[in-house]
Amino acid sequence: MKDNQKFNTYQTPSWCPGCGNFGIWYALKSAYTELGFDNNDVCMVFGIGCSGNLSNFIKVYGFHSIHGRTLPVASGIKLANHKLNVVATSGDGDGLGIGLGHFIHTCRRNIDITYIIHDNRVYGLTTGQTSPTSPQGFQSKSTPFGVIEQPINPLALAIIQGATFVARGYSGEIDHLTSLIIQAIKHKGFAVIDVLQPCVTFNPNFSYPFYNPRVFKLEDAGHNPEDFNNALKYALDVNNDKIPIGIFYKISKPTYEESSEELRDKPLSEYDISDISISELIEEIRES
Ligand SMILES: Cc1ncc(C[n+]2csc(CCOP(=O)(O)OP(=O)(O)O)c2C)c(N)n1
Repeated sequence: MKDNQKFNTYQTPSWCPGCGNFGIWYALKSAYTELGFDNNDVCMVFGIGCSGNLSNFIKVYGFHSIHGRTLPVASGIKLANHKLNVVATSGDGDGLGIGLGHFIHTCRRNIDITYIIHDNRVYGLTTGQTSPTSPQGFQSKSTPFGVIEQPINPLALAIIQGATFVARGYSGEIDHLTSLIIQAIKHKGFAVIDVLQPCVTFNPNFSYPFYNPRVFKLEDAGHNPEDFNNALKYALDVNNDKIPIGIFYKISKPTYEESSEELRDKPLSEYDISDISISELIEEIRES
């Protein structure tokens, strides 16, 4: 057990006993502790869902945003203050349903943000509807006859759309997940970790007895994360009984902040805007 007390709040998590969010919560606090962070070194952005409730249980700067909008908020924070470590989290419904457009565009931009998807393959907070990562045939309140559509593949999407660090974690492998979060935060650029997160209440078929015998670590399989083709091959291999976790893809590329002349030397918050009259601007827009 690590001494993560500094990142606890006075509230006790309200997740169901056995929820995978506990593992992610612990791994995040451990990562911040191992990185030597103070509470004000990191800003987290949360979406709406059981995963979003994490905002109450972790003592760092935080912004509990609206459904699907964690990444635009996180992007704004990073561009305003380059010194903050920005970590955004979403459920699979939040980030890959209503928020999917933002996900793809943030991959393209390569802003220096860490993004954690709590992927339980179901809508948890709203008590068990189908999500974009629910498998075909999945029966739920919203798809009583089974899902027809092909599920979203967040890792393959991230790899082809320009994310520079793409990984899969498992909330039942907390030390491994902690190490992934540390590497993602240290990475300069958009780092995505899709975390397999059991929802023991509304998706019991994808719980610990399913994942434990199937997961294996890519680093043990000798995978080179700079190998684009092999990374994509692993990401697309969804029908195999074995499930890889670890870093699929990692390359070095200039970040959005470094590539923009306006942002390279100083963040938005350091620009002097005292001589800008907002009312004049509004008037100008009204007239145009
Ligand atoms: C604009 C909007 N649409 C719908 C909802 C209702 N809603 C709240 S959480 C949620 C989905 C939660 O699922 P997921 O993102 O997978 O998170 P989980 O609860 O499983 O962690 C939905 C549809 C909402 N709050 N706002």
